[in-house]
Amino acid sequence: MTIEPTPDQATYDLVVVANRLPVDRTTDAEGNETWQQSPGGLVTAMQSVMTGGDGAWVGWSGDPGEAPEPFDADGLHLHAVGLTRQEIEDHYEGMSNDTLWPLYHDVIVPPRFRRRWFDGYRTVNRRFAQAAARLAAPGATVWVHDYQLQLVPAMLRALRPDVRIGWFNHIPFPPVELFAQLPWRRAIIEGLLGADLLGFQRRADAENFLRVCRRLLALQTRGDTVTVRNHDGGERVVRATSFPISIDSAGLEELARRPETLERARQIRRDLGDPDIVLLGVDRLDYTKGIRHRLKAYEELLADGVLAPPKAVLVQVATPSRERVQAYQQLREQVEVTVGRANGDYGQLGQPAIHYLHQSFPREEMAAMFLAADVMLVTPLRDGMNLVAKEYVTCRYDQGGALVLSEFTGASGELDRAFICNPHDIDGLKLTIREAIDTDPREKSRRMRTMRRRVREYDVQRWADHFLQALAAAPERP
Ligand code: ADQ
Repeated sequence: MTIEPTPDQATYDLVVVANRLPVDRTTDAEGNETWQQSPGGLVTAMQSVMTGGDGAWVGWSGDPGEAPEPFDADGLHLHAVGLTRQEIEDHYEGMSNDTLWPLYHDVIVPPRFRRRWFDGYRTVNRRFAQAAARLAAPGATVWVHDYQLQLVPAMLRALRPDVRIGWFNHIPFPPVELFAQLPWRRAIIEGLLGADLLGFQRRADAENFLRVCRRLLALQTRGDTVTVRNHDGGERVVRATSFPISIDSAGLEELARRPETLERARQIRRDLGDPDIVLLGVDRLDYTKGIRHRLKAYEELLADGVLAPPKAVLVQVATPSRERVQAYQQLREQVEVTVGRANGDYGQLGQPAIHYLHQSFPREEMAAMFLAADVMLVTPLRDGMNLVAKEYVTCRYDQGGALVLSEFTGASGELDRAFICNPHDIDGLKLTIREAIDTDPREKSRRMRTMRRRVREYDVQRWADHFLQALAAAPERP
């Protein structure tokens, strides 16, 4: 990746503002620092809408301390925001991951409310808004991402009333009955209402937001818009609607179709002992993903004698995540105790019941695992979208495999030909897993074909284009 220093005074027609930069800092054996593009669909989608050199990205580098100097990489201007250790604790680990994340995911674990965390959240949001305000050209479009930056739209509007502001929420937006718990609920709603367009994963999330505006701020809504009164007495209309995110399906399918990926998938099955049935789970190690419920159902299927190694194996990939937050440390312990118990009770020498990998993998390896899996288990208790489900069907160009998908994911709205489950209902989940294994292969192919078509037609490029078109058409200020 090429990096050139750029003059600080340059401005851009499109500015993306996200918690993290789309690159990670790596240090080689000689101590030289370089930046590597982070994996992920958002980066891919943004790269294609920001080509032409007039796009900038504001985000945190991922390390504490002073921000590195702005630099250009692959046609993108990258502007890092520096965060101190204390700000990371308050804004990111505290308010974002220990207050908002659980609150917005159905309070699966209790959210913790700390006034100091909110102060840090506000300080950091202001820093992001100021950086965006400096980088935006006159009349520019600024696209803010996610729950870590909900105050940015109003802060930015105050600094730069000329720019068009969109915000997209990657996670669910909770019902008013839960959102109302938030001590800073008014500040958050007012922060968001600084935008022209608010994007959500599902229609239900947008509806939850509109209801929150009506019930908690007594604002008027009409269809998918809410009317906001400005300080000067004028009115502004903000639109809140859904844009389900997707993946770079052409890029991923090309990778899956490479002969070396297929060979690697065969090798994975051989390494697993050539079982009849490979079940797979791939998630960040997060309590929203329903990993414990999935393991419980699988352990019971082993206990019932329905499944048994070496004929059936489960591979659970759990990416390390938020390891400094207590709820995540507890989850890791619970998962690892369950895996250990299942292997102790049902495994044999060289033939564990569950292969557990607490690691990250390159995209090539993920694609090979998807190709190797007969049944993909995606069982979140709540998930904004869930890209793993879309990645799995995209890799199955052979129309093979079966997807077990929780009804509490955004993805289930589009992938309704999956084997849909309620992960809270362990008996029901066991039955759905059995159904996914036993259904006639021709029926499974039909289901897979329909789901693949949906992901191919509505990929991440379409998602980004739709959002930006809607933002360009967002109601003009009166
Ligand atoms: P996440 O909660 O991170 O995203 P998800 O949508 O499943 O969840 O995306 C995870 C990504 O990480 C996938 O691309 C997956 O392939 C990858 N990944 C997982 N484990 C990996 C591993 N061990 N090695 C390498 N890659 C791995 C949030 C919301 C989601 C929403 C997305 C996008 O919580 O609901 O779908 O943003 O908006």
